[in-house]
Amino acid sequence: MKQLQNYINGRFVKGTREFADINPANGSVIAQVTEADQTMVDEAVSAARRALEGEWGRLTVAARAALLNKIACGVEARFDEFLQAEVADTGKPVSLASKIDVPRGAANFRAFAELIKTAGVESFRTETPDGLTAINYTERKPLGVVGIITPWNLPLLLLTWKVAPALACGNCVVAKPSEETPATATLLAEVMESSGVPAGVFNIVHGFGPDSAGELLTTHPGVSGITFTGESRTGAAIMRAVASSVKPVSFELGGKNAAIVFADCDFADTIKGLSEAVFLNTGQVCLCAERVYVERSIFERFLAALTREAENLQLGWPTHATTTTGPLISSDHRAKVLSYYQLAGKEGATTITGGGIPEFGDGRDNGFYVQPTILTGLPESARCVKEEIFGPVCHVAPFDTEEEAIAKANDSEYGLAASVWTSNLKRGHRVASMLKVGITWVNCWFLRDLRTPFGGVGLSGVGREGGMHSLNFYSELNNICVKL
Ligand code: NAD
Ligand code: 6OD
Repeated sequence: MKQLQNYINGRFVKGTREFADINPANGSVIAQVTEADQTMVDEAVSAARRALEGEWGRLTVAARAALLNKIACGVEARFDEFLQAEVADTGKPVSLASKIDVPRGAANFRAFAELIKTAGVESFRTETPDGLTAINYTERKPLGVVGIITPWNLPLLLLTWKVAPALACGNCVVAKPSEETPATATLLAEVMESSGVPAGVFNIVHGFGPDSAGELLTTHPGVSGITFTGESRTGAAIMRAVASSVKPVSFELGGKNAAIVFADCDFADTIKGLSEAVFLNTGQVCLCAERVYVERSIFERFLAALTREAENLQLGWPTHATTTTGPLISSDHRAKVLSYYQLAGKEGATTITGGGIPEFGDGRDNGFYVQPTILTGLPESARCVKEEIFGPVCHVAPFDTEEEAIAKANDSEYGLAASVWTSNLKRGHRVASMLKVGITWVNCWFLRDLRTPFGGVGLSGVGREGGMHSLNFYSELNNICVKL
């Protein structure tokens, strides 16, 4: 049986407690994973602290950027291994992981290598009360040891999205990947080692959240700041855990994202775009649209066309090239999604398509597949319209006016992302600016430029990452005021 170990101070370390890494496509065990205990987390944080004081702390920005580019090349050189590991751990189709997850695993390092080389600092010429001047300028220093906690839906993408800017800014990191998807983080540790990243700069501790590596890391006094991606209520628990030590946090949390479709949209493009927005990664992207509001004059036509898209999705083995839709991540998560499928009926929904579990007649029946599902007819107050489901499902509702669509889209405790579909660009800008979210896409979805701010409002997060926002989170800025 394959073993996945912790990576601490430049060495792979096995412990006594283990847990199983499960393939969600058929329920089989992929590997046994070492769960980090208190001693291992302590060692990882101490190693990171020592590394900050050593050779790593003295590297020039140019040298750090060169190292990040080397790591990107290292990921690309082992593209197929990363691909296989990510597909096995998550059950996502190979067509998706090869297009998004693994390329972004390299692109994140390249993007922040570029950015750190050109990132300037602020400076101001200040007039002083005695008629002289002073210069204020800012110095960028590492935050210190950054604790990184990531989820299972885009494991390599989301881990590297945080590791790359943290290292670019000169920090050392201790990362805890999701217990559901430990494999690509372990491979990344191998790439760090072969790229010549000094021991202690990058550490991986495997395990769970509460009473395990996650909690041990977030509450560790040697950790300077926490960056977390995951569920909103986990974010709240972490916030409580770090409150007494006043650590900086960056939280990228859940969403209940709306899409607004106007009658003047490019119909074919919108159906294609929204089919992705609802069903990509089996609906397990924080940015997925779970609430779709459609102008009444095209409502029936839209519903029929989106239903055709849902029914044409190819639920299959993740490793098959033609598969568009894999399983959900776990048996527990499937139970949660199915509970919402059932709740929808009780809340008065009409299930247009899906609502259950597909049957394959082979090993996939032991996996965690669900049918892509489209609901309609729910009141806005329904739990299925309010709560994040995180599966291949959306509720589609008609609207009559722009104001009504905006009000419904904004009627959420979450505020991560939205999309607006219209040929009227003035309206696109206008509506986008009225939406209370961190990111709005107009006539597209999940189109990323890594320099842009990424994050959410309300229950969807705290702070922004991306571009300079990441560099600022992963740095301590020291303002120096010199009187001339
Ligand atoms: P989760 O919150 O259950 O787990 C995320 C990570 O936190 C895991 O590594 C887990 O072990 C750890 N964890 C759990 N409890 C913890 C605790 N008390 N202390 C420390 N660590 C703890 O989330 P998930 O189920 O893995 O991921 C799905 C969720 O993530 C969805 O809500 C989704 O919307 C959200 N998400 C958000 C973004 C974003 O950028 N906003 C991106 C991806 C996923
Ligand atoms: O693209 C990104 O940088 C990013 N953070 C995506 C998050 C997706 C959520 O599941």
